[in-house]
Amino acid sequence: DVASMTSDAPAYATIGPCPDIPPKLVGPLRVEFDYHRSLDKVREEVAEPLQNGGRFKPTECVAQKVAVIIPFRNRHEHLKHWLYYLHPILLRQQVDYGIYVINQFGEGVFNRAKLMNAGYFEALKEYDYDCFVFSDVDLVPTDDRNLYRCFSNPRHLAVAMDKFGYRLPYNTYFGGVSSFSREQFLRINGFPNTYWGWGGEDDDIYKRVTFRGMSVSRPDLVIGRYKMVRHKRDLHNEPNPKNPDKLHMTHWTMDKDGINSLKYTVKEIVKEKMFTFITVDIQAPA
Ligand code: UDH
Ligand code: NGS
Repeated sequence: DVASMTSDAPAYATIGPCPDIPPKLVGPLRVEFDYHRSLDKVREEVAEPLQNGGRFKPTECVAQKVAVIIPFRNRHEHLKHWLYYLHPILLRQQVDYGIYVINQFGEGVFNRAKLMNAGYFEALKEYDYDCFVFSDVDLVPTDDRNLYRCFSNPRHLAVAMDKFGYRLPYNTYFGGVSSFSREQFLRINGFPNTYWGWGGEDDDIYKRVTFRGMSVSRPDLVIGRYKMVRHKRDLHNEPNPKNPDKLHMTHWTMDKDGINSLKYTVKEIVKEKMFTFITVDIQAPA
């Protein structure tokens, strides 16, 4: 009868949430970038469990749905390192994830924060993500206990980078890698679209978080270690002297400059096995 069917283990048994601490983590990792990796080789080594577009979903438990957004242009060497190290880590971390590489179209001035806004939007068109991890393409965590998921406050993950001597360069530093739930992201109206060129957009995001009464969550300096792929300054991403001044205005500008004012067009979407590559025209000045 119906009553005994519901009290016994039913044939359509549901699975429970994934544990807070994923059971397969190993801790500190060896990470090196001196080796040249071909995309084919990386795919052979890490892509087997993935769905096309760099998607994975654990079958043993219900996980957070996490979109990883990477602002990008002309950094294919870095992307190979990133994919080689991050896919195995994300698999062990038991997340229901997808990798979105947001490629800025054209040769205009780069805009990291606007690309990340576009990534948020594009990822949501594809799946009902509840968490967004924003990561530079050249940053690889060296401890898999640094969880790529969302917490009760926006999280700064890249707290101990090798280039800063494995500590924060300053207390309010928010660069490199961060995570926001959908709700947290909307609460700050997303990221600013108006920081063209290098510098300041991460400080603006930090201010948005505190102005909306949230605090920043962080891993400790042991778990939060990162290695950065060394590189020269890119073309068309010079430090913009206007950016530092804009930070005085964040309080007044954040409600009109963000996800609610975002304008861009999609030029192309390519599904690779290990990532989804989305080229966007963000109307960059020459
Ligand atoms: N990015 C690109 N392409 C570009 C510029 C930036 O993909 O042309 C992305 C990429 O994800 C990168 C992120 O934006 O990791 C941040 O940009 P960045 O690497 O320029 O910033 P960072 O502070 O370096 O790491 C600034 C120049 C450092 C020169 C140091 C010389 N020793
Ligand atoms: C600050 C920048 C941040 C940047 C940080 C670290 O001065 O965007 O340096 O830079 N803020 C402004 O320019 C207002 S780094 O040492 O990585 O080159 O993230």
